[in-house]
Amino acid sequence: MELIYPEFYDRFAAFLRSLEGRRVVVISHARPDGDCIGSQVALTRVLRALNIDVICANPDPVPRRIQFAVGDTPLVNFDGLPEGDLTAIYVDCADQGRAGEKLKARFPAPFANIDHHLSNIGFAQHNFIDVGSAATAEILAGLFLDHHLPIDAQAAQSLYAGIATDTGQFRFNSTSRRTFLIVAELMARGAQPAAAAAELYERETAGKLDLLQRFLASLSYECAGRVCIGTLPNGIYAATGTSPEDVEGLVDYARSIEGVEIGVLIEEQGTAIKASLRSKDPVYRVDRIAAAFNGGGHACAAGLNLRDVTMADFRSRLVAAIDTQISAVDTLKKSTL
Ligand SMILES: [Mn+2]
Repeated sequence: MELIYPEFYDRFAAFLRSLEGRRVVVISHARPDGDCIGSQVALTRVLRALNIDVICANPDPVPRRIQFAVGDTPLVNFDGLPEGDLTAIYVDCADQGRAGEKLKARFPAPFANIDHHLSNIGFAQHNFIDVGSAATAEILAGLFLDHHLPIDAQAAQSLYAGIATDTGQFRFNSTSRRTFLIVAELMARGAQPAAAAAELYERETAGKLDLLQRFLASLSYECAGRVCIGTLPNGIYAATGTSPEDVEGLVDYARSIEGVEIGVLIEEQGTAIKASLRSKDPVYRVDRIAAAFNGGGHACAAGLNLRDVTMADFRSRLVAAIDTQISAVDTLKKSTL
């Protein structure tokens, strides 16, 4: 088989050699998702098989639905880190801050950085960044396959989980022929898509469905039906027996409606506001809308946090900002016709 990442081949071989004799910690971002945990777990297992002393560390607990991707892999939080000199490898982190201030302070000079985010500036000594890859797990799987490294069944399933979640179950633009070639190789090594899907998508709690029901009931339309906004008021987690990890995916319902271009979720957090914006078309640049409120993200997915603002006040300011952006896009489209 031809190389999947020929541009990384020699550098990755040198990187692997340089790990010999080191104690390694594989770090990833707070509020972990499938790609984050899948990447951490798979890299840890593969390096262990090469007799390298390695654990993984995440600042936050692993969400229930992603726990299957961990298996018996040693995963600790900050307080569980061993003393002494550790070599830090960051995965799926656009910058060091994504892993939280404690980990950043303990590992100010990362040894390696493996990622697929556009904004990653290459903050480590060894950087393997490919923004054309659908997931960090896709990059890792490709590197492991290129170097004929031992991928056990748990690592294969973890990598699969990372790729399946970051591609929105193989629906997003980032899904490529390479994605499917890699997944086929992972299946040959024990990845099980149906079992992963059952863990990821068939174990919702009644509380989560209650939360979804309340979110759907809150949906309202702006900008002539091209914007759909749903809200989560203070106290809704207690009322439904849920937690912030259950919010994942809710905003997609607001975007999924025919005719809606931008879906929005606004969450009240005491006297603060957290908002997520999702657009169907990158032309709407929701990252720029979020940036107007000190937020950021990608062209189709962005978020922001604001302190000391009421839901009603923020909502009207946000609608005005979105309306301006939509008008600008409409004008641009007309002028290029
Ligand atoms: Mn990712």
